[in-house]
Amino acid sequence: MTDTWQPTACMICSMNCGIEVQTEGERIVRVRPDKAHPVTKGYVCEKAQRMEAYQQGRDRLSSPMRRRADGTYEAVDWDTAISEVAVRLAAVRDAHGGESILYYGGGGQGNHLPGVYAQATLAALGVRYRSNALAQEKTGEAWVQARMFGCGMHHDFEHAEVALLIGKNPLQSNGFPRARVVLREIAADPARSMIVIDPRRSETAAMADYHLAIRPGTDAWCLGALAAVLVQEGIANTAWMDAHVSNAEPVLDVLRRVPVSQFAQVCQVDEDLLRAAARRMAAASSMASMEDLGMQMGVHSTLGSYLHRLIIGLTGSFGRKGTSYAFVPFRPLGGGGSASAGSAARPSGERNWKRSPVTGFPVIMGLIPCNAISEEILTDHPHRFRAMFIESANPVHSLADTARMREALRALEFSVVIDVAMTETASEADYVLPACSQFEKAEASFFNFEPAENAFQLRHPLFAPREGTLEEGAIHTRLCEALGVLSAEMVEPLKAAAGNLDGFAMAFAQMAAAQPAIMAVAPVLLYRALADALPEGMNNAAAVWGVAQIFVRNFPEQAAAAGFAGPLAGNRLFEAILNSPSGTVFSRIEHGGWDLVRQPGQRINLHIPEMLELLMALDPAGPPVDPDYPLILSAGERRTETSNTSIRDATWLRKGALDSTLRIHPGDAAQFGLGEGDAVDVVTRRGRARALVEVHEGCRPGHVSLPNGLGLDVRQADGSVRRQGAALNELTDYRWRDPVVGTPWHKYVPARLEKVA
Ligand SMILES: Nc1nc2c(c(=O)[nH]1)N[C@H]1C(S)=C(S)[C@@H](COP(=O)(O)OP(=O)(O)OC[C@H]3O[C@@H](n4cnc5c(=O)[nH]c(N)nc54)[C@H](O)[C@@H]3O)O[C@H]1N2
Ligand SMILES: Nc1nc2c(c(=O)[nH]1)N[C@H]1C(S)=C(S)[C@@H](COP(=O)(O)OP(=O)(O)OC[C@H]3O[C@@H](n4cnc5c(=O)[nH]c(N)nc54)[C@H](O)[C@@H]3O)O[C@H]1N2
Ligand code: SF4
Ligand SMILES: [Mo]
Repeated sequence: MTDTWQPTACMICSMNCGIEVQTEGERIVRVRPDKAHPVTKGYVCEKAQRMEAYQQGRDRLSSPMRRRADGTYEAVDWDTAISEVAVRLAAVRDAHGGESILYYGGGGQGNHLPGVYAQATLAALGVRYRSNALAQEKTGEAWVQARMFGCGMHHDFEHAEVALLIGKNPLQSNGFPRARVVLREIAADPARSMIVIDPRRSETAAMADYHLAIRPGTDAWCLGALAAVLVQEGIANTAWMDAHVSNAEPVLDVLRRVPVSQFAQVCQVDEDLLRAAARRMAAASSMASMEDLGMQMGVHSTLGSYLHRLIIGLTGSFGRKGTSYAFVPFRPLGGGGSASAGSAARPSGERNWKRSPVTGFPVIMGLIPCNAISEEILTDHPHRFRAMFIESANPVHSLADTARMREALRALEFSVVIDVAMTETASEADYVLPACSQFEKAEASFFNFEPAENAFQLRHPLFAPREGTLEEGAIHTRLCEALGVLSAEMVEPLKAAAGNLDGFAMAFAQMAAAQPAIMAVAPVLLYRALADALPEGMNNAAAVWGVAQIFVRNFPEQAAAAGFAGPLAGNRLFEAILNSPSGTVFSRIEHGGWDLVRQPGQRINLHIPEMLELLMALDPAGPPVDPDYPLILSAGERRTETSNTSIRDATWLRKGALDSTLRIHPGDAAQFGLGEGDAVDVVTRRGRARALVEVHEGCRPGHVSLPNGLGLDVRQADGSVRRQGAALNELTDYRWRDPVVGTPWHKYVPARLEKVA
């Protein structure tokens, strides 16, 4: 065993809390919080203890796999796999154009470097369309955020007098730094308040001063009523609005007419409680607020994101301590456009690249909606997708309508998956390329959205890559070489200059000036060129050099405020990142980030006409109901023992527990004759899944929930495959989605129960 504590991070959720570990052979044997992490500062939740469940995870791959005609797989060597994958992808590109290849994924909760290297492969293939999990939760929020603020936004709960949480349960799901500590501080302080909008008495709602236990799917009515109370009772922060918002009048005009009592009735919350919550917001010196899946995966989610931002505007809750803040990301998430390496076949005729090719949904954050993917494939439309490149994601399991996603993958001319494990998605692909784990390479996530001071952690490997696996930098580099867009002539001069980073920066700049086309393949070029210059085992960090250069160029003031200034600031930042394994502060934001607001006059635009139309058209009867499926299922609750599918073992935190539990109100359980632990089939119009009953006082009558992340088909020691828990997306339908941006209604799935004898 090594006595040294090595800094790394937990890869279960987007907080990526800093941890330190001790290792023994190939195992992580001890874990403790890393106090030196600049953001999480020694905070972790219970899940950080179980990194072994990932590192020694089930179904890990040790060789590239090729699908046979009968659907089974054979192991092939890397050279064969790379050359065959390159030939097959190039064939699709040459026949139908790079725009017929869809890229899905790019990074999960703890690894975003795959998406950086993929930029080069996508450029080589002329790929135009992408999607990933953000396009089933955050694109509605991004759509309104762009129209109102023009910059990203995060929330300073630590200093807020009032915390507003909309369909968000940070006690279990985290979502901002040190969530449990911060919320407990707010709850313990009589001068501060917590307002929670959640049908269920979640762990967070149980701590709230104001819990608006709305009927599921009625967030838009609830937020509309809260905004209307602020206006109708004359308690909006008009002095602040005069200074900081634009186009308020048409919005105020609509809000004056919102029938608050009727909306409260639709939500089935007490009107007095709703008004009291609005008054508390108005009285606060500062409010931080956050929305998440409870609303974003529900009915009228884009409208909800808009109304949430109206409340921010009406209460003046932006750009001050304890409110929402603009931030500068180290690298934007989503799908920053990929430059073409020039070899891609171009389509004939005019195409609207801002819309998905078949369904015409808007491309947001560079992504097409997840829920549209199967329709973009299963059609004879000439612009349909013919191939998919999937990396670090499990869409067959995680996207709505698993049966339909399987059918779509099988209908493609070609598919390839890069993953550490033989997942539900890999099991449908033509080729599977095995990546080494996040603890076997330099890795990082770009989930850095903190207010004021923002940090990035480049994790060092704890182990050598497992036999037969490669890091994504190597996989994409080899693919680009096989595709003929990366050659020794490009690499050698840069490699020769790499002994000195400042000299290297000059050489790179000169080469880019002389041959602008190299920028399209920059990540893989760096992977080869910096190979000898980086510390042992850190080669996957090469592309971070490029990210650092781009960051200081795009955000010079914020980088300078963090100490990275001057002509070679990018190099200084990269060195700091390499030499600070617990994390580096890369940006400081001053003046509340107002200079980042990209709207005329740096004022928040309140007016989105189509959203006001939706508000006025809200059905007085509430969200749609289905008499044959009278319950509303929340398909994907975050619980203490759940994670996304990087953990492929349902028992990782609950010994022996191989089933999902269905949470149900005691009254409903009695009505259906169900007792604790009874087996029950949850049935929807789309499918069925089995679970065990968990009678739960916090549930709202008529509302049931199943946990996220379970229902994986896990290979057992004897080679058989066993499903562990309920696979949620066997129950969901791709057509249940937001009409504006296509995000799914996973929190609003009409269902009924069948007791299993
Ligand atoms: N333990 C654990 N933590 C995680 C994850 C995990 O798998 N496990 N996943 C991570 C990921 S990828 C994400 S995106 C986040 C998600 O984090 P959250 O969004 O906080 O998680 P959820 O439990 O899906 O939903 C939050 C709440 O929405 C409520 N809800 C259900 N229906 C409605 C509704 O109609 N309206 C409102 N207002 N609320 C409703 C639920 O009761 C629940 O308490 O969690 C992250 N953290
Ligand atoms: N019904 C329903 N569906 C949902 C949700 C819900 O609440 N309800 N939640 C949704 C949400 S919010 C999210 S974020 C998505 C998440 O779903 P996905 O985006 O599909 O991501 P993960 O489940 O995190 O899977 C990550 C994949 O990356 C692989 N992996 C891990 N480490 C590495 C690595 O180093 N390299 C490579 N190449 N691969 C690696 C893992 O094996 C796994 O297959 O699920 C969504 N699906
Ligand atoms: S699961 Fe999330 S909050 Fe918990 S330790 Fe891991 S990264 Fe931190
Ligand atoms: Mo997510």
